[in-house]
Amino acid sequence: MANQTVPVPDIGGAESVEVIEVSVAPGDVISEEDPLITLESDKASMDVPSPVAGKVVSVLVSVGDSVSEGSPILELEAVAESSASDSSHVNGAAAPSPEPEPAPQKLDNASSELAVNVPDIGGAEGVDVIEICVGVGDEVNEGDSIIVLESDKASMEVPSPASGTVTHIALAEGAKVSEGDFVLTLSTSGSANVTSSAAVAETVPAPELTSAPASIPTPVSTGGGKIDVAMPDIGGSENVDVIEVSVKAGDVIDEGDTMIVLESDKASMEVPAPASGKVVSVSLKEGDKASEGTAVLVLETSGGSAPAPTAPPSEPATQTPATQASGPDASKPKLTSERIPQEIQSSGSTVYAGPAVRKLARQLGVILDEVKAAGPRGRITKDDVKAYVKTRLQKKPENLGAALSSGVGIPQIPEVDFSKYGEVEVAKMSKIHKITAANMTRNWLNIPHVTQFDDADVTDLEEFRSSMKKEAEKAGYKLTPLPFLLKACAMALNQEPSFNVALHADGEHIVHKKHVHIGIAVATPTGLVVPVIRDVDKKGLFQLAKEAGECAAKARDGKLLPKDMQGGCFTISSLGAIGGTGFTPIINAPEVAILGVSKASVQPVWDGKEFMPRQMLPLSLSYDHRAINGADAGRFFTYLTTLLADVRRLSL
Ligand code: CAO
Repeated sequence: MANQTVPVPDIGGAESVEVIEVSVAPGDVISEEDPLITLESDKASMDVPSPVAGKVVSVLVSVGDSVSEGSPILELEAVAESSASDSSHVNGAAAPSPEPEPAPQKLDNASSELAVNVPDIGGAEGVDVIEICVGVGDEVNEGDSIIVLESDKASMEVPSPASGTVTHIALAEGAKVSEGDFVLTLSTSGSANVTSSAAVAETVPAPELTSAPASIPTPVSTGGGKIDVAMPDIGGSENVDVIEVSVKAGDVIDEGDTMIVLESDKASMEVPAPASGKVVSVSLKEGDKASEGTAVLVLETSGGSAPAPTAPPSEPATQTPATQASGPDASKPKLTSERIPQEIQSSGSTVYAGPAVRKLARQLGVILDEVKAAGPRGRITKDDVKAYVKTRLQKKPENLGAALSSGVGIPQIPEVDFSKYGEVEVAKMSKIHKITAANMTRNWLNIPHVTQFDDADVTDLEEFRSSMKKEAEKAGYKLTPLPFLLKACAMALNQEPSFNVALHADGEHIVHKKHVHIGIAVATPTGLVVPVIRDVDKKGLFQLAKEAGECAAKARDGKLLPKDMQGGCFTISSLGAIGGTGFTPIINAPEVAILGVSKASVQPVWDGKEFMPRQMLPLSLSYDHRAINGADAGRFFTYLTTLLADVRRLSL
């Protein structure tokens, strides 16, 4: 077969659109409709599907290139069965369009072919197809999701109206659709017959929540004051799960900011604030169920704009997202893409994923915070979830030493009904608590911990600290033992660089860090967080005291940003103010060591002639034995206690 050049199809007149993904490589054998490249403009992203089946001879674009209609994508050796009409799609003759194909005019009753069209989606027009959930040849059941749509208000799954085998898919990801557009053809077994798009729309319930944004309470002038904000019309859905509460009392929010995120089994959406102001109180929490009229929060508005409380929806079924789009921007729900995934230590961790992806993750037991998003604008796709699971399952036992085992296969602790034995109260864990628990399990199962113990003689340090406390207080901060420990650990990390490393994820390399950032574990009412102090080795004791105090205060006030908790090389966990003579701290991966600090006390210490009363500080050092050997740890620890015993050395 002769080679054919596949060009960029009509992309709605857009020019110089960036290639953000190249999905094929020379030698790949591809089917018609397989994605070749993904394009992203500032308005949309779309996959460009192959117009024919064939073998890729050469790829003519790279990630980062800019392309327009007609730009060559690749050379393809088409397979023999490519039909004449297929081949007419190449070389620019009739390039494939990301727009949906027209629905077939007539369908063959005898073959039980069923044309499935986009059902009533609340009147929305030109809605993005963000996911095609099925492939040609797939068996689907009635109700299975076939595509996922996303407008700037909501994302929704379109269910299959019948069971059958997918014989043709008319859309590609990135297409824009409206009610009645042709989606796919199903070969139904048994008595299923040709169904018109109207009939499909009747048999398939319209995805929920699509009309919710229509009933955002309309701001009315009240001259400011407190207003009760209630749930708007959410398309008649009842008892929808609140999966995220995005604001808290005291937050100052703008009109249009997301207050809560809802998720039904069909769709997820953000509910925007109807006015700007300060949140006085929030009535909902994660896990609650909400319906139209449910109280969300009380808002203290500063200016003259406030919504009519629980204003009844004017025309819930007829007002559409498209209609909203012409309204004021601030009243629109925020694009979910603006919700940026954060590292799992973040106190406000969110992920950007559609309901189908969330459902798949739930089914597979995948924590979405841990999945790397490869979709447009940081969206997690089903493929990302599958890739995550595949990677986890593919970790071979021989890699366990250096890389990361999952702990899969460990017997579960049996569930116990504690109420059988007496009164109990079951309280929901905070998000931070859940994340910390997951991290602790991961770190404990993955890292071969060794913990060493020693006592540092801090008699002189304490004397010096007492003498400097007043001076520090005058400057506005508290001189506790913590800054001394920070400084001593930083010096020990520089002295013993085997502690300032991370194991590379490939299991083949060690990352040597040339900076010294140290985290401090801070207990807060909502859980344990670890803010990181940067460049500790370059700072003095007073500066460290100031920063440690600020970090602890920010942590307790819930004001830490994800970046404040990232990039640590080592952690100090101090229970010194609380008590205890020793504990085995769990390493905060990807760091390889952590210092546990217990309560200092006066102990009799033999000086060679007699017992002397000395202030002794019990320390425990846990380290990852894959990265650090015992001799290195012994040297690190001895150096650390020497520094703490002779405070003058901290200034060297
Ligand atoms: N031995 C004896 N006294 C100690 C001490 C120690 N090791 N460490 C601190 N103290 C004293 C301080 O000097 C201070 O007393 P004075 O006011 O008389 O000087 C008092 O205890 C209170 O200290 P602090 O807690 O305010 O300050 P800190 O710098 O020692 O600790 C921080 C800061 C953020 C670590 C702490 O506030 C905190 O959150 N601790 C809990 C840590 C935690 O939960 N760790 C979890 C371990 S892993 O599960």
